[in-house]
Amino acid sequence: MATIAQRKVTVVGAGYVGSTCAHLLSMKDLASEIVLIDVVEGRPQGIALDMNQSAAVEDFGGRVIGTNDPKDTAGSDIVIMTAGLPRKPGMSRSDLLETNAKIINTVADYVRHGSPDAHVIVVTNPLDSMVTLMRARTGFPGARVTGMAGVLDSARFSWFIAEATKANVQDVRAMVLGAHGDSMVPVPNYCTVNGVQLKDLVDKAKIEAMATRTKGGGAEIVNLLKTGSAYYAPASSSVAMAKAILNDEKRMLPCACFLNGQYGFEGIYMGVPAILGKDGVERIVEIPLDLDARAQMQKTAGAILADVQLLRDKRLM
Ligand code: A3D
Repeated sequence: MATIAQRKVTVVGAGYVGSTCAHLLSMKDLASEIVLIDVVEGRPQGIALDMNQSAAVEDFGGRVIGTNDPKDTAGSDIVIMTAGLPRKPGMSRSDLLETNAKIINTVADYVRHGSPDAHVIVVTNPLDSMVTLMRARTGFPGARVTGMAGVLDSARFSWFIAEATKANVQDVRAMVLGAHGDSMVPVPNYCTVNGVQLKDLVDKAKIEAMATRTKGGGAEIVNLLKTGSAYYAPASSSVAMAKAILNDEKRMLPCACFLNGQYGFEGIYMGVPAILGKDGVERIVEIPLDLDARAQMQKTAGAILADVQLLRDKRLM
């Protein structure tokens, strides 16, 4: 991994999630060059200029480069892929499949040629099939292509736990596995408030209600916003993953990882706890799951495989 001074991070898509990622990357001084690329002329350039003009006030040293030219992304250490349509009220993430798959393929082609050593963090929905497609199209090793979902879903669960227990959210640790969709798997047995198990703090019905609200966490925000979907917490979660890789932090974060037999699955992406460091996914952590959670993991795998099969049927993968 390059030193801080030489780091280059590309954010693909200068929409809500992408521009918030670029802002966080610059404010946290995570890269000397942050390339923000979009197909809309002027948008990434305007956002970059605006952000660079905040540098003197916020005291950060990196430079944001707005562009429409894929050549400017060459030599990136990390690519955060946020380009693609977001959901509208009433839409499922899978409704975005075909349109966003075409965008993933376009971007994968220039990342493969221009940034062959990059780590790619996919955010575009439907997440699990889009990260599968990104890995297949780039041909990168699974350890270098991950999907952002578990960090966000766990952060949502953490917030609901903090509210229910009246604890500081900084003391909450929550875990959500599986697909990023209605079949995601919140795992209350692995949720604690400063080491105290969730089941010792709130009753079962409340835990179930929070798990259900977490599963619908994205839709709740889509319905409130009416246009577009969540972006502050998704961007924070994506940048946390990028930071763990750039700084070799060895953080254990739940994210969509390429499974090679772990949890009984082979050759598919699924949200699981992983140690992230300079080599990307350095270890997939297998935690014992109860019967119910295991059944839910099977169901979630079915949902992911159905989307991947659709991509194959439509010859997009
Ligand atoms: P939005 O604000 O519409 O931004 C998307 C941007 O992508 C737009 O500026 C487009 O012009 C741009 N774009 C389209 N095609 C290309 C291309 N080929 N190259 C570069 N840029 C392109 O959406 P958003 O930022 O709110 O969301 C972006 C994606 O992230 C959507 O697919 C969302 O569903 C997804 N998302 C995922 C999560 C997860 O937790 C996984 C959370 C939030 C959003």
